[in-house]
Amino acid sequence: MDLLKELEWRGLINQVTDHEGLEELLSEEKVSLYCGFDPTADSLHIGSLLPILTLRRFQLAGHRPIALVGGATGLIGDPSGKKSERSLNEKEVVQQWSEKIKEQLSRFLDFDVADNPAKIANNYEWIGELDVISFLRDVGKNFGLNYMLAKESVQSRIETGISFTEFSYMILQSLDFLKLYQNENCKLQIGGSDQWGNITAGLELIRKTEEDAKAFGLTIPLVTKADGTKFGKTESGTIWLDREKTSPYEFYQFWINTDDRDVIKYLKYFTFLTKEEIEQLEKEVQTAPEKRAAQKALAEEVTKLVHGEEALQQAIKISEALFSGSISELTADEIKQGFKDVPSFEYEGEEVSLLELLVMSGIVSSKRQAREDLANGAIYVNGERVQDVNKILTREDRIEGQFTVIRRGKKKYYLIKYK
Ligand code: 485
Repeated sequence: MDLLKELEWRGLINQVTDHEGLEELLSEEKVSLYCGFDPTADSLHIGSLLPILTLRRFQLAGHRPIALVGGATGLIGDPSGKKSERSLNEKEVVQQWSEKIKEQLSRFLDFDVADNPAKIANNYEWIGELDVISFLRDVGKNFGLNYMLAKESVQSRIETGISFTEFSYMILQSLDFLKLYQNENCKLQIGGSDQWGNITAGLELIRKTEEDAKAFGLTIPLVTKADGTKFGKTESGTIWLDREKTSPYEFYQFWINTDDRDVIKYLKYFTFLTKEEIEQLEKEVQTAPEKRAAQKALAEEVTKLVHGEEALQQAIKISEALFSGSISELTADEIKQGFKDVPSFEYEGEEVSLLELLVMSGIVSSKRQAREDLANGAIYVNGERVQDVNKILTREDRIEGQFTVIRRGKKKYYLIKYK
């Protein structure tokens, strides 16, 4: 399958400026293409994963991907898809975030292949030194006010308001495309569907500036969920690519919990499994949905891609231990990942009676309740049932001196942390 056909099969194409023209170009030459990422946080989240992996698909097909960090545009704020004006972040902060995002992007691309090594660019390099007179004379002259006003990103904000700052954003992104076209022979910009307006504005600028310009834009669809809720969020918040913000275990769990109605679509989007492998999994969703083979494959592939094999194995180990209740096999680090969202209680001191700790930590409402639960066999310490009402918790019951995991009933977990 050629690349565009494959992207189509995977459902990765939302709009293309000139489908036939792009198909021809890609079959004739190895193309440089880019996608931009603004540093609006200290990490990328899974919303950016689809464009990143699409860059990678282009690279695997022999083309040259450029990941652009918006060191300058991140200081301005893209109004596309945003209902209200953004608040500005400090320059030093955006600078720090740019570094982190650059590092994250680098993990997904290959910089060492001889023919088509990836490149990281930062638009602060050319926008940072642009003076206001050059900006208005050389760049601004190419943008008619009516053209700019007609853009969806502006139209949708006419009522609620948009500053000149955000209004001008499309000019900066257009200038990036022009610079990369001129300096890197970059002929294609990709992005999410909200980027269509900015990408086509860039093509306009290239067309007006360069003779016989040949450049293209391609957008990727917004990831949707069958239940109508927003993709990439859980009750505990955004799913980040940074393991300090979303642990590999949480990341793995996010994918494992994919709805049957979405899982095949996500396998096509987010994994490099082949058409045959995905079609096989599709059959399994139909014939044996309870085995969740497709969800397991999805979670394994994406966790491995983002966090590596070792973190994946750890995520699987934690998931299995939580499922079977065999907590004692886990290390303190694994406990930390697996029990991030369970209620916890900090205890300072040496030995303590389990009964008292149960009450003190709020796991049970009274000593009477604690006795009853213990007698009924409803209390587990680090995975082992404890029925002795006189049980004293000692250092022996602390995992690496840091935690004791208490379970009440079938699956209510609590974490005791020691100061
Ligand atoms: O030359 C460019 C400079 C900046 C950008 C693109 C080209 C960033 C772009 N304006 C933007 O805001 N992108 C979003 C971001 O950075 O968070 C998201 C898009 C999403 C997808 C993703 O970036 O909302 O659709 O393109 C990569």
